[in-house]
Amino acid sequence: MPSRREFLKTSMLAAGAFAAPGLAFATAAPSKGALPGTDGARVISTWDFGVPANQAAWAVLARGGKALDAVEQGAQVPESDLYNHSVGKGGYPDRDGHVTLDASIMDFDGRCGAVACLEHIAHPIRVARRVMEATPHVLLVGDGALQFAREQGFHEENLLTPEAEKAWRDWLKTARYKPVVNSENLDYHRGLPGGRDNHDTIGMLAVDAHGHLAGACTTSGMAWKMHGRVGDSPIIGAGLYVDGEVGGATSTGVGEEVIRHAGSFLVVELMRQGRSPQEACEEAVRRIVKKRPDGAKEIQVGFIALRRDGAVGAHAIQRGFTYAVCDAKKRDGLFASPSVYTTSFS
Ligand code: SD4
Repeated sequence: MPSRREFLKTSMLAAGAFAAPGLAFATAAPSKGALPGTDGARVISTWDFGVPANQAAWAVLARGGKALDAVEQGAQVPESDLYNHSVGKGGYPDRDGHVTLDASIMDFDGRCGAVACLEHIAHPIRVARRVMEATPHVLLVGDGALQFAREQGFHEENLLTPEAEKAWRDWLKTARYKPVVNSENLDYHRGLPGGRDNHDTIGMLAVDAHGHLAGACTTSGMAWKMHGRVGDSPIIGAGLYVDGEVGGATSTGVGEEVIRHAGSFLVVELMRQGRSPQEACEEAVRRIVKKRPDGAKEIQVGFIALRRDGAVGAHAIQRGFTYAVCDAKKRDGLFASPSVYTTSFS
């Protein structure tokens, strides 16, 4: 069994191929044994836990399903994991002890839906899709989002587990708000502070065999945030953006920095202007660093992008950001993103 480091090293070589400008995945020959209906389909998502999430999305793509259904399925994998402390049930609460969830979903044709600061519902991505399909609105927040979820028949539950509550009470002793760089993978691998699968934001982008794109993003946001704080994940154009004519982008990390730059929209617009997915992610990260060079040294922001033809890119401020890619050739691709700084936090 290769170590994680060896695995990432090998994978990085392959990542270069994925990121090569002009590489058109859609024209690549299907691999031997590829399932019918999967040609050209691909899914990419943030962090190591994107691997199992991608596989759930792939189950939809492999039967010729829609990218929109695929990302909704995939995003529910980390949302469903009761051992994690950062997404859905079991997520770390805000500084007042409330678990508040943010999510967004967007289809190739510009339709989108989102919820922010939603409490008591374990699958915010499903509520986001209902906002898209059953309301004239794009974003519902707080009590209004909960009221809508109730009307739609979603089950209400207490999302604050005893472990998360204990961690919150421990945090209250210092009550210092300082986001931890790459905590998503630290927690995932080290099993800290309470479970083997401690996850954070998942951003996922997919292209289906019909050539349609869709994206989803879901999180409990930054642990110990102020009550009412909304990050980038449910903001269309910040944490997620998809344009079926061009491609899609999604982000992870300190959401305030992504919102300031309309990050995911920026990545997609740069691709529209001819930059490769890799170049577009690099430019978006560069702008964040340029505006606040000192502040950026201490935080993590990462983008992933998927072009309409299946080419992908990723870039981050700090080393340690990883992303998962799944297609007919390889279902469990995991790659180390290039970064501005080479400091390792993991
Ligand atoms: C937020 N961007 O709420 C999210 C947090 C995150 O991985 O991505 N964590 O700001």
